[in-house]
Amino acid sequence: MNEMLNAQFVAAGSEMRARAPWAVAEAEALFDLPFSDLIFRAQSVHRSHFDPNEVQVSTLLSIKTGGCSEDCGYCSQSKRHHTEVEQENLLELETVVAKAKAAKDKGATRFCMGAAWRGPKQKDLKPVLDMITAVRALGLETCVTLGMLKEGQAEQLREAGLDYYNHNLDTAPEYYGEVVTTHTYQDRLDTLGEVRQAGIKVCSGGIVGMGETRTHRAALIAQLANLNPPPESVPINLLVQVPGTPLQDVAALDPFEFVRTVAVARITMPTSLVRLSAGREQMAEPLQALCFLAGANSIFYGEKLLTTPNPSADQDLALFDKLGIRAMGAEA
Ligand code: SAM
Ligand code: DTB
Ligand code: SF4
Repeated sequence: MNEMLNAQFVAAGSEMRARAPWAVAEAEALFDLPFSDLIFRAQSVHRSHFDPNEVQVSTLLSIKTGGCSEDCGYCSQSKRHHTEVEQENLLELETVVAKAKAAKDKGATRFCMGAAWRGPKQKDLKPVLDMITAVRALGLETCVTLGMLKEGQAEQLREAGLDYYNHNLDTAPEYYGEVVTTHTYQDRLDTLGEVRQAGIKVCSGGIVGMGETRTHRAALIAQLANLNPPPESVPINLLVQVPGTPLQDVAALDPFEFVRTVAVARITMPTSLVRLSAGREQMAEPLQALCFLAGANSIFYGEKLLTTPNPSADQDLALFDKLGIRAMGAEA
C-alpha cells in the first residue's frame, strides 16, 4: 500500500479510520489508485460505518426559483444567464406542506427546500421559518439551502427546527473564481461556520465536471474532509449542463472519474452520508450501482431536482429492488 496513504489510517481491529487533515496530494493519491483498489478501499470503509444496503432518500423542492443576482457558471437560476427557467416568487406555505406530505408518502425521510438567493433578507426568512416548522411537524428531517447567512440568521433557523443547512463549497478554492465571481470561497466557508456555530448539521459538497482538473477535485474533497467536524451530508453533483449557462458546452467528465470522486469522499469522510446528487438522470443504472459500491448512500428522490429532471420515484424504487437496497430510516 502506498506509504503516504498508509499514514492516513489508524487500524482499529479490522476497521480503518480516516483522520484529518488530508493534504490535497493525499486525496489525489487516492484518486490515482487502480480503480478496483480504490473501490475496495471505499467499500471497506463504508461497511465499517454503515449498512451497505441502506440508502438515505431526500426530496428537493425549489421554494423560490430563478432571478438570482449571482453569476455561478453552472446555474440555471442566475439572472445573468439566458436559460429557460421562469422566475417564481416564494411558494405559499400550504403548497410546500402539500409537497412535503407527498414526498413522505412516497418514502422520503428528508425534505430539502432551496431558494435562488444570494442570501435571505430578513423579510424572506420569516416565511421560510414557518415552512421549516410545518415540514418538521410532519415527521420529516428538514434541510434548507438559501445562500449566504448573516449573523443571527442560523440561530433563527435552528429555533424553527432546522436539522440541516446545505451550502456547497462546489469546487476547489483555486478554481472557484473561474466559476463564480460575485462571491468568494471565504464567503462560503463563513456561512458554514455560522451554521455549525448555531448547532445545525452541515450538508456541503460540490459539483464535478465543470472543466476542473483531478487535482481540483482532490482539493474540493480535502476542503470538505478537513472541516472540523466534516459535513454530516456530502452531496456530490455531476454538472447538469443547462443550455444558456456559461458551462453548457464543457467537456463531459469520464464516468469513472465521477465514481472515483464518490469513493474518495467516502474514504476521507467515513461517517458522512455521501449523496449521489445531481446528474443521475444522465446516468445509466450500472453507473449508479458503481457509485453505491463506491460508498454513496444517499440520493435525491423525486422527478425534479430544483429546475432539472431527476429519475422518477418508480424508477428509483425499481433500481433499489434490483440492487437489494432499502431506504434508510423508512417505516417498515
Ligand atoms: N442559492 C443557494 C446557493 O447557491 O447556495 C442555494 C441554491 S443552489 C442552486 C444549490 C446548489 O445546487 C449549488 O451550490 C450547486 O452545488 C447545485 N447546482 C446548481 N446548479 C447545478 C447544476 N447545473 N448541476 C449540478 N449542480 C448544480
Ligand atoms: C445539492 O448539492 N444539489 C441540489 C441541492 N444541493 C440543492 C441541487 C441540484 C441542482 C441541479 C440543477 C437544477 O435542478 O437546477
Ligand atoms: Fe444559482 Fe445559488 Fe449561484 Fe444563485 S447563488 S446563481 S441560486 S447557485
